[in-house]
Amino acid sequence: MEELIKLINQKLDEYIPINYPKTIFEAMKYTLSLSGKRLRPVMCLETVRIFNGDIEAALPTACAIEMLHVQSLIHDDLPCMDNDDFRRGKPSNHKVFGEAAAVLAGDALLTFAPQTIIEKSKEVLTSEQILNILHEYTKAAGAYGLIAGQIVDIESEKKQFEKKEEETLYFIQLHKTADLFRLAVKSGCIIANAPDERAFELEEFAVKYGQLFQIYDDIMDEISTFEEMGKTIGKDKEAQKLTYTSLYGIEQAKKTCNALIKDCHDIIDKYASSVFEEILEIVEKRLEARIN
Ligand code: GRG
Repeated sequence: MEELIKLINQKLDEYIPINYPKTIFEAMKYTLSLSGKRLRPVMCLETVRIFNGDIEAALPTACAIEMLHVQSLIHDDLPCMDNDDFRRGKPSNHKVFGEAAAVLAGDALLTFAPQTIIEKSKEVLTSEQILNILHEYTKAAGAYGLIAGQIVDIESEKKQFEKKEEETLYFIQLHKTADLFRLAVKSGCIIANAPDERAFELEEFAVKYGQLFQIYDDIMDEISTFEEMGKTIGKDKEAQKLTYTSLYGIEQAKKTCNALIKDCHDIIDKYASSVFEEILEIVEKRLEARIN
């Protein structure tokens, strides 16, 4: 996993040079270059490797997915959203560059990502592959994806529910969090021409992992520390957000996490991928250390 992360960091740096106007490129690169776990681009590259695809050809897409993820973090931290002064253990983008530049840096990453896929993949992927990846990208980012998850999450603070609470919670997990993991494996499958039944299976893994990841995040918001999570703790409770722990309590959250970890292993173990094992272990070990 470390090797893949190194490769991703190198390429992210290469794809986004500091150009004119400097402020926007500096703001884009600031949050991007802080030490994130790089789970989503790693998942994309590992999916490609599992199906004997070309890792080099997948790098623009993997990096674009990290750009989209970072865009969502920058916007999520804004005063009009979660209003968090810290991200990845450092001051949030708007704290360093101001709100206007942070909004624009997010917008710039959101658009730089597909631009990177198109410009950097045209020699190594077919037009059909690029079109399919862009289709998945727009679905995951847009009104059926991240944006949908985020607006329902925000409305949950005001107890505005169009659906039952359980359904609303699942919708938030699926779109705010799982959609990016799903984009990572789906685009990996497109690049490596994976068979459909394998692609469905890995997509199911990504959805389970996304659910697990969001419940883990909900638990950590209650019992973790700033040092561990790199952001302010206790904000969900303060904002009266609908989370797994607010609806079912910590004990049930632990049980559901264990069940989801098992479901993820059931799917992934047969691929004998040390990288996927590590991705799963990151959550498994942190949960074990805190709740057992
Ligand atoms: C796509 C236009 C557009 C808007 C985005 C702001 C927003 C709408 C969505 C928020 C999505 C969000 C921040 C979800 C939380 C998911 C989550 C638990 C992220 C933390 O992921 P880690 O732990 O972070 O992988 P690192 O820093 O390690 O990369």
